Amino acid sequence: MNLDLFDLSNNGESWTETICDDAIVLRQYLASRSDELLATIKAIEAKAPFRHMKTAGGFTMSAALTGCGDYGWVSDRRGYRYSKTDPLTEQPWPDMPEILREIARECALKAGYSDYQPDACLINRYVPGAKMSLHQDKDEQDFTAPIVSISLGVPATFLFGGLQRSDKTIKVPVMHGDVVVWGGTSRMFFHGVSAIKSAYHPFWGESRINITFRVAG
Ligand code: MD6
Ligand code: FE
Repeated sequence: MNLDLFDLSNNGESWTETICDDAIVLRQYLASRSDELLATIKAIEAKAPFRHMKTAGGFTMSAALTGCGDYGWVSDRRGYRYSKTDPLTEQPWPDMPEILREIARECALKAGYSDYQPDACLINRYVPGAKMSLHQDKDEQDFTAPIVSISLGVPATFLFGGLQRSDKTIKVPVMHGDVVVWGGTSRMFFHGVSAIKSAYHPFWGESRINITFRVAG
């Protein structure tokens, strides 16, 4: 058995894994595009900084959030919703860069969804210990469109369950460059991210970056 951590036997290519009906992982799909993705996220961050939003219950979310596109996801004491303006800057969210539109479209197509045109792109930054509790993405207007979720930086465990919070969850390890796409019968499945373990990755140091696309408006 070859236990070399730097085994390149996949020739730097991508492969697809199935999580359940209508949910897949495009493994290593974006691993070779780190530099352009990093520059893209830094440019968005310069206009709309990462911030920790408050929940309706008064808690502060452990993942820091920014976004781009026509709609951004916001949370405050009034609850969750999509907003055309960034509450921090009181400006519209930065435009969704063409590279992100293209990537989202390509990944959705790989999963069998043609003509994916997301209008919201959320970017989350997780430091060690940060997590996202099980939830459904249900604030969007269009549930026929899939969610495309890109993992960058340090590894994480993505939890994918069912339609009930109490359903058993599958643990999906997600690494730098992996893309999860879920839609169809799995679109409303509960999902979350386990607390990030301490690690280092050249992409963003100790942090994990997650980019998710939706059709929100
Ligand atoms: C992830 N993120 O970080 C999964 N959902 O791998 C999400 O499920 C998510 O990052 C709603 C809003 C932001 C998110
Ligand atoms: Fe989510």
